[in-house]
Amino acid sequence: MFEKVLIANRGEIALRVHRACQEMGIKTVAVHSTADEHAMHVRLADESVCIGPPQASESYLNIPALISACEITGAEAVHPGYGFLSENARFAEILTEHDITFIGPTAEHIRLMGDKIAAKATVKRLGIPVVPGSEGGVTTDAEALAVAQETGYPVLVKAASGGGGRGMKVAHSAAELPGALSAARTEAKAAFGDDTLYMEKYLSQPRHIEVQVVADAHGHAVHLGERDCSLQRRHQKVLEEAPSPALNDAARAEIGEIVSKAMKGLGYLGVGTIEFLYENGEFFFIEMNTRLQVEHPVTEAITGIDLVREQIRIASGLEMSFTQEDVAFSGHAIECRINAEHPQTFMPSPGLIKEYHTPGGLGVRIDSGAYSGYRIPPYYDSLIGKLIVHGRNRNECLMRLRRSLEEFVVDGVDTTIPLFKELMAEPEFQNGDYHIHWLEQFLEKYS
Ligand code: MV4
Repeated sequence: MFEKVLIANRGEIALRVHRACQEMGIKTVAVHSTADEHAMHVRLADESVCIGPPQASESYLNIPALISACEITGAEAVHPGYGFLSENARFAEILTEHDITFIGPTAEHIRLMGDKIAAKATVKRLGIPVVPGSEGGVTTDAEALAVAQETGYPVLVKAASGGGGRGMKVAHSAAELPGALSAARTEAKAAFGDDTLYMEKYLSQPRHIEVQVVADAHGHAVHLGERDCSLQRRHQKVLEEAPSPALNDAARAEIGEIVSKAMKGLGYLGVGTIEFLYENGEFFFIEMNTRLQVEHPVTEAITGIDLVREQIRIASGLEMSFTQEDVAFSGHAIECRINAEHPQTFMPSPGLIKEYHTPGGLGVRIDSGAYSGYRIPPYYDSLIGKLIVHGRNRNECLMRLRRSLEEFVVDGVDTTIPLFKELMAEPEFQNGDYHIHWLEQFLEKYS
C-alpha cells in the first residue's frame, strides 16, 4: 500500500480523498493555488505545496508543477478527484513515466472513452445496448440523410469529442439535417478542436440513469447499482438519487450484469460510470466516465462501500474488498449540490461565508470544505458542498432531506438551498416522476 498520496484537486473532493487516505493510514499531500491557501483540505493534509496562481491552467492543470510536488514530497501516487486532470490520458501517462501511480484507470481506457464514437463501438461489441444511429462518424449530408432514413426522425448530431452537450444539434426532418450538421461541426471545432460528428436517434424524454462499476487487476468487476441523475440544468446535475425511482430489482440486476460483464471483457481497472438514457423500459448507452463522480456518495450511502478506498486499493494492486454477492442495497439516498449561486438566476455568488451551520443527525452526510469565515474564490466551480441524505425508503429520505434543508444555514452568499426547498414541495418530484428536461420546465414556472 502507498505511504503517501498527492491529491491533485481542491474543494470538497480533495477533502473526501484526504479522509479516505487518513482512514487507510496513508499520509496526504495537498496542492493548492494561491487562491486556496486557506482551504480546509490544505489545513488537514499532512503536507501542502503551493503549485501556482489562481487560474486552474496555471495550478490545478499544471502537470510539471504537480510532478515537481510529487518529487519534492515523495508522494508515490496521485488521486485526481473529478474534473481538472481526472480524465486526461496524457497526465496518467506522464505520471507512469515518472514511476508515480495514477489512481484511476489506464491511460488507454481514458483515451478510448474520451472518443465517443470509439467508446460506443467498443461497448456495443461487449454487449451493452446503445442508441441506434450511425456506425462510426458521419461526414457528408448524403451519409447523414441515409442514417436518419434508417433510424427515423428526430435525430441528434453529436460531437465525437463531445460531452456536456456542446456540439449537439437535433434535426426533426430531412430539411433540418444539413443545417444541424454544419452547426454541430462549427461548434465542435470551436469547443474541442475536432469536428468529427456522429448521429443517433433522438430520445425525447428519457431519464439519465448511470451504473457504477468497480474493477480490479485480479479479474473482478462488480456493479453497485444505478444513480438517477435526470434532474439537471444546462447539463449540470442538480440532484441525484439512488436507487432510481424508475427501476425495479430485476431491471437493476439485468443492466448491472451486462455492464460488469462488459467491464471484465474490457479489462477495465478502477471505478467507472456507464451513462444511459432510459426510456420506455429500455437502456441506451451514451457515454462512459472514467473518473470518480461528484455524486458517488449516493452509491456509498446505499451500499456502505467507500469508493475512494476501493480506488486506492485497486491502484496499489490489491483486490477490491468485496464481491458482487457481498453487495446489498439498503434504502434510498439523495444528494443535493449546494452551489454558491442565485437560486433563480444561477448567477455565481462567490465571497465570504459569514455564518455556516450544517444539518446533522441520523442519515445525514455533508461533504464540504466550507466553514464560517471561508471566502469562496471566484476562479472555480460554485460547489460549496453536497448534502447527502439516506433513509430506509424514498419517503423517509425525502422527509429527512426536507428537515436537513431547513437546518442548513449559509449566510453571506446566495445558495441553491431555497431551490431545493421548492423542489421538495413539487408532487412530480415527490413521486419520482421526472425526466432530463423536467427540471428546466419546473424552473420556468418557479421563476
Ligand atoms: C442524447 C439525448 C437524446 N437522445 N442522446 C446530453 C449530454 C450528452 N452527454 C448526452 N446528452 C443527451 N444525449 C440521444 N440519442 C439527450 C441528451 C441530453 C441529456 C442527457 C442526459 C442528461 C441531461 C440531458 C439534457 C439534455 C439533453
